[in-house]
Amino acid sequence: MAPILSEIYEAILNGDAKTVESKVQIATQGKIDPKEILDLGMVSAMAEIGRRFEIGEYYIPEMLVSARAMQSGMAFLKPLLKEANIVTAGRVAIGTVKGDLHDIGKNLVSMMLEGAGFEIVDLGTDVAPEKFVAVADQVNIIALSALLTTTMLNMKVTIDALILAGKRSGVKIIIGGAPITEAYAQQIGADGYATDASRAVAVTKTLVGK
Ligand code: B1M
Repeated sequence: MAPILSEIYEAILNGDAKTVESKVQIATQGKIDPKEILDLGMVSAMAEIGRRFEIGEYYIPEMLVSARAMQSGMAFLKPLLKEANIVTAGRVAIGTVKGDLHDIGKNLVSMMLEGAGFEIVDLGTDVAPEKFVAVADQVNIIALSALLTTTMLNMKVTIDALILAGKRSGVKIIIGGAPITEAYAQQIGADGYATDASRAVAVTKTLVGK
């Protein structure tokens, strides 16, 4: 692997956004394939962060800082990936469901998914079911987050709206957030459930068959 890619990898693990930004710029100017920068320098670093989180070596703050560092590099890489028509791992529409303003967990899931090579359509917070329905044709996955026991009910409302619009079979649905359980996911007919951002990546990969 080119030394600059190892430097990007290390900088992401250290949450060093400035270094990631400058090294990604240098790597792209050095004519390294953008897909190689993404896969070897960035996605593999995010996978390592997920692993460290799962064994209790990293906590949410470290994961957030690293995810932000990765995103600062992505800003330079994205246009090049688009230009080169690089196929992503899949497109994910993510949002916190209607009535719910909590977005820290949702953003973390979104950043980790982007770090794993997914293209993200972030619909934000307080997202009405019809907004998910409107983008269903453009994505492979719909990812719903909820932090309140009152708003988690809108996950079912969202799934029902997708069914009613005839869009349910075209997408896989993953849900998560503090009050969500596996049993609830099954009860409302979601395809997947994850307790944290790292697991959300693994579940999403399984859902798109990667
Ligand atoms: Co709110 N809040 N809050 N709050 N808030 C909670 C959730 C609460 C548990 C606090 C408490 O009472 N102990 C409680 C909910 C009780 C319940 O419903 N059972 C609560 C309440 C009641 C409220 C208000 C109603 C308070 C009020 O106004 N009376 C109000 C509601 C506003 C609304 O949404 N309509 C409210 C408001 C707010 C703030 C705006 C002040 C702020 C949110 C700021 C923001 O997000 N931009 C806030 C905060 C910060 C919290 C706590 C303290 C922290 C949430 C957080 O960011 N955690 C929270 C208490 C707590 O959780 N300890 C609380 C860190 C984050 C990384 O974790 O979001 O769980 P989390 O995400 C995790 C996993 O859940 C999972 O992965 C993430 C990363 O590992 N995950 C997914 C999340 N989404 C996923 C999606 C997936 C997969 C995994 O797939 C798609």
